[in-house]
Amino acid sequence: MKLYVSPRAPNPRRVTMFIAEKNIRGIEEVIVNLSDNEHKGAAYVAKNSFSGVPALELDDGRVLSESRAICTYLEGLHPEPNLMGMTFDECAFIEMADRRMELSLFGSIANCIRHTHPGLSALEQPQFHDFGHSQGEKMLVVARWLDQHLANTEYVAGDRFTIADITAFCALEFARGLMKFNPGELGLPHLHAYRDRISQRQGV
Ligand SMILES: N[C@@H](CCC(=O)N[C@@H](CS)C(=O)NCC(=O)O)C(=O)O
Repeated sequence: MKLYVSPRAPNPRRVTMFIAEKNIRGIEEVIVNLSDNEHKGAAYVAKNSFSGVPALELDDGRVLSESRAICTYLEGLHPEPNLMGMTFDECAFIEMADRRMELSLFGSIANCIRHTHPGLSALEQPQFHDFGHSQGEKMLVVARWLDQHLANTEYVAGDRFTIADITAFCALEFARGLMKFNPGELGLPHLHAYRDRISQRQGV
């Protein structure tokens, strides 16, 4: 299998972190250069018509994109350690936590960065700066919620590490780099400690 990734891009990082947590070997990583718009070129679009990264090319030639879908596939192939739930009940609660992280935390961070950062102007045209800044405010609302949530639980979905922590951590790392987001300085100690804790994991 081949995994199409781009260095520093947060969505491919979700999948590479998932792979590292499971200690999966043998998936070849292929770099796609987003700055050169390689993902919009004919060769890549022929593989992934939706054009983004990550994408996983299976040995039978089919190509799977969407980070969570790729993780679902890999979880099926490599069930241990379980990161997405063992029972339908647990799967549903982990999915709830993961979608909250993806749609609210990751989404507002991505929108803020894509619409305000000059480095992202090649990918996001037009950039709406007011919208970007308002998404930065929305992200803080979620971050405050998450800080309170983590005051009572070690991980986003409860008492064990799951895909929801990967999504949250990759979002927080993206914000750390390009929004200079520092939870401790904003009075969010539980979120700060959480980010530090997850950063100690192998393969991060
Ligand atoms: N929903 C997709 C999002 C993929 C995505 O937006 N990837 C970014 C890199 S982090 C990308 O390919 N951007 C290219 C562009 O915006 O043109 C997923 O979950 O994987």
